[in-house]
Amino acid sequence: MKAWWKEGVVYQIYPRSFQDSNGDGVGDLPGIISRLDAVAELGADIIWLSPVYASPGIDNGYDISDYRSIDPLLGTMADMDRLFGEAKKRGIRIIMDLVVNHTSDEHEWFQKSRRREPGYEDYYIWLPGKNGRPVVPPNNWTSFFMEDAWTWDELRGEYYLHLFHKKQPDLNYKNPKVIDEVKGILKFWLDRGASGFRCDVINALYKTSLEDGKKNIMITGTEHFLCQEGNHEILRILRRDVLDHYDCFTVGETALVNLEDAKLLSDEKRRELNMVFYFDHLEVDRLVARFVPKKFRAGELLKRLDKWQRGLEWNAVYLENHDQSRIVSHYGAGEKNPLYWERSAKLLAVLEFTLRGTPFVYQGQEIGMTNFDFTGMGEVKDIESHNLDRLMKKLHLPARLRWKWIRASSRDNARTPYQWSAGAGAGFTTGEPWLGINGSHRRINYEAQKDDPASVLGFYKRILRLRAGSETLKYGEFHPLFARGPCIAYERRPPAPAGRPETSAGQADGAPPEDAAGSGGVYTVLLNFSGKTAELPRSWAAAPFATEPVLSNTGRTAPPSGTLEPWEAVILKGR
Ligand code: TEU
Repeated sequence: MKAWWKEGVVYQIYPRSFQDSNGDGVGDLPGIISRLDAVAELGADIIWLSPVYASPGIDNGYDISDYRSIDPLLGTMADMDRLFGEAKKRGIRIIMDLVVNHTSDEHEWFQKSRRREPGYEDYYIWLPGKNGRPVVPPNNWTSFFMEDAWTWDELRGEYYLHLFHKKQPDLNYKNPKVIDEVKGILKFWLDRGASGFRCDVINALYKTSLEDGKKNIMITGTEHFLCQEGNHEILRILRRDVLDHYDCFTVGETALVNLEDAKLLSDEKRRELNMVFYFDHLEVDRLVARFVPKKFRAGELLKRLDKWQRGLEWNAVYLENHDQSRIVSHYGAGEKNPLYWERSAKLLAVLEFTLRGTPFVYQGQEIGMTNFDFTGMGEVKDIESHNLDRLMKKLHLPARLRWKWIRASSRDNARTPYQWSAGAGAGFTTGEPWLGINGSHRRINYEAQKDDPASVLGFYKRILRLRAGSETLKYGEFHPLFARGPCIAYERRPPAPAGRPETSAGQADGAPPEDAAGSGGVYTVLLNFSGKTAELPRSWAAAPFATEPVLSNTGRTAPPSGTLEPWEAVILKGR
């Protein structure tokens, strides 16, 4: 089924780091409003706003103390209403970040719960210590932030569960009142003008049991709380009672999800979520979670893409977000060689915009922003990186290795302020930025690219237009062609015409019909993930592609025959 949220392109804004308007060094809502034209010019038509709610800010807003008010650091509710209005004028819808696995410990529900105020006793997950002893936590679970998942609360005289930081206590979804609260929050924002939600760790809501978990060096206990039947049920209730009554969509951030669970969560017929963020395609070069690296193999990336592209009815396609390293530093060439930096940033744009699904662009991705250039832990703010460092110290890992892994994986890589210009404060702030500005802003910035069609930004604009005009790129099927060394190739084939069932994967041969707009037909994508000229397989024949490439990051005017240039990406059409 077609939908606006399938055709649209989402632009993720991390408010603290996007644009400061009052010189306090923190990005804010008026700042976002002043940059809406840049989002519109890119061609994005949906904004995902990372949390803007009242929050003590220990996890930059993912610790909410009031879901119905705006963090004074970021602005006011009047600013928020103005943002909805100004975005609408430009044809941009806004989705909010729904963070309801946990609240801040400063939320009034938690304060009431600690005091056992009637009605609030069971809003959170409280337990006495093991065997009734206060010194031993109720079970062996650990948190996503690599600490114990339980903290003792003196006032209540019990432990509470937190799958993240101790200032982020988990809500108790066995309590129907909690579900009602969430319904209220959804309605509140939908009525104010939101068009949907990105749902934070939405597959961990329901804790089926609080038994000990199987030991895992990253996180223990998941078999008791990830993708449980109770979780599916809650999502169906929210959909039935609220979301289905609005023109909106949801994308779930689903931690550690596998394909089978992702299918259940996003299956249109089950009416839970519309799509999910999974992590598999970003972990080709990661051994343990995001932290321990291994060698990148393009063939492995293609294999994983294939699995999810064809495994799910609809994908959320992304390469970056506020928790990930910058993709040009991750799968691309980094910034050392300016030509390869630019080419690989464009190659990654080709990858993202030729996959099947709703594309999500994270702020700065479209200008090729790179990982931070910090030199030590003193500059890092992210609590996760600090916990990781502590854990690695405990394991006696040498300082150099610790720093190497943190540099590669820290969430602050994505959180340095947006690079609007080469000037002081990068055009982000006139004050002292809350997090260091990457020195690369002198070369990599919006100003330098905004009017240059040959820039990374210019390339993004082109490829967004290409996708917008093509039924095949939006709705067509994905088909892997080959992987050879650093090169991969795949096709997008036109969607099955309405009224006829889609051909199942693997048997869609024969000449597919052009769609009415004339933008159908097969697209073939070739990518070289390396700084070396690379050979295409012998079976590759350029001959059938009579026409010039639809898009190329090297200026190529004829289809490649035997080789691809370093970091070359090319889209061909017609066969
Ligand atoms: O992230 C949850 C999550 O599952 C992980 O990807 C997360 O990045 C964590 O670092 C595990 O290594 C979401 C948000 O995206 C993240 O920013 C928040 O810190 C977290 O939830 C808690 O709200």
